[in-house]
Amino acid sequence: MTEKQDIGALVEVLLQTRRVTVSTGAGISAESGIPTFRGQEGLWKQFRAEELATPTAFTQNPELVWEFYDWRRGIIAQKTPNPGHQVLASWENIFPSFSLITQNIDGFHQKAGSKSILELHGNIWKVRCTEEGTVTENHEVPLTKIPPLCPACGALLRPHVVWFGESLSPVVLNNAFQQSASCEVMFVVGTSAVVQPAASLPLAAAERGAKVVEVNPDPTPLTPYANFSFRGKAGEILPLIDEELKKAFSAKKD
Ligand code: BV8
Repeated sequence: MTEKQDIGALVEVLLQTRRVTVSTGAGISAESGIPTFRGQEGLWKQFRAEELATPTAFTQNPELVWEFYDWRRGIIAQKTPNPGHQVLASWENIFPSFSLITQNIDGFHQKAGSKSILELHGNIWKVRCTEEGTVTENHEVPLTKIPPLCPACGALLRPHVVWFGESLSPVVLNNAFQQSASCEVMFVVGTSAVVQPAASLPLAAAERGAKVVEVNPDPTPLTPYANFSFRGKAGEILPLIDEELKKAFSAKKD
């Protein structure tokens, strides 16, 4: 075991830590059975992102784009959060300051019990009116009408997600940068760390002196900057860290 994979050493750091930020990507939901984007079986290996996850694609073919999202909603609706999501939900009650940032749109962090989540790329269970901009929840699976129309004005609804080439919500993004730049430890879990601006968040943390902890079976462009790098599945590594952390907390109290 190298020092970068030493859970004991990480727990020593966490015992002295008040402010923790976690940033998650598709990998944390992989063990729940949700396909990732860039792995061997990733969605972007089977489908072209340009044809399904851009504003141009939606303008040209809203039916096709909605069929893609309806299919993904069907998969997500049948699955549940895993121990990785659950550990992160419990950490809200452990660290005096804890924030959770996710690129995922599946809503699994909420389902696992996390209360405060910065969803960088939106949420697949929300729809937005293309005319009025109104955002509403929609949990219909499968959708009865594709593409769905706004019940108030009849205009086209779109998924309330951020597509490639679209800006993220400035409020959410500023908050995410603030939480990253002000934490003492930043966990980065299950992301290939290539999509911007999400990939810059841990770098902002590192620049301000935070320790960066990566959890991912494979190396990423972030790996050279990580103080700790656990090569494994989030649903296995996070519970291991959690177990050691809780043991150390109770030993400290005795
Ligand atoms: C923006 C929501 C300003 C929808 C997604 C050229 C032209 C145009 C744009 C660009 C360009 N060059 C750069 C850009 C900017 C672009 C970008 O970064 N592109 C990259 C690909 C080069 N970014 C944007 O466009 C962003 N907006 O910049 O605005 C702007 C405006 C105009 C023009 C330019 C810029 C908006 C990006 C948001 C895109 N929307 N999702 C939907 O989901 O349908 S992004 C897409 O990737 C996914 O949806 C996901 O949200 C995101 C991140 O992916 P990851 O979560 O990291 O998943 P991935 O599959 O890649 O990796 C999984 C990882 O998990 C792997 O490392 C694997 O090893 C690991 N893993 C596997 N199993 C496990 C595990 N880890 C732990 N445990 C396991 N069990």
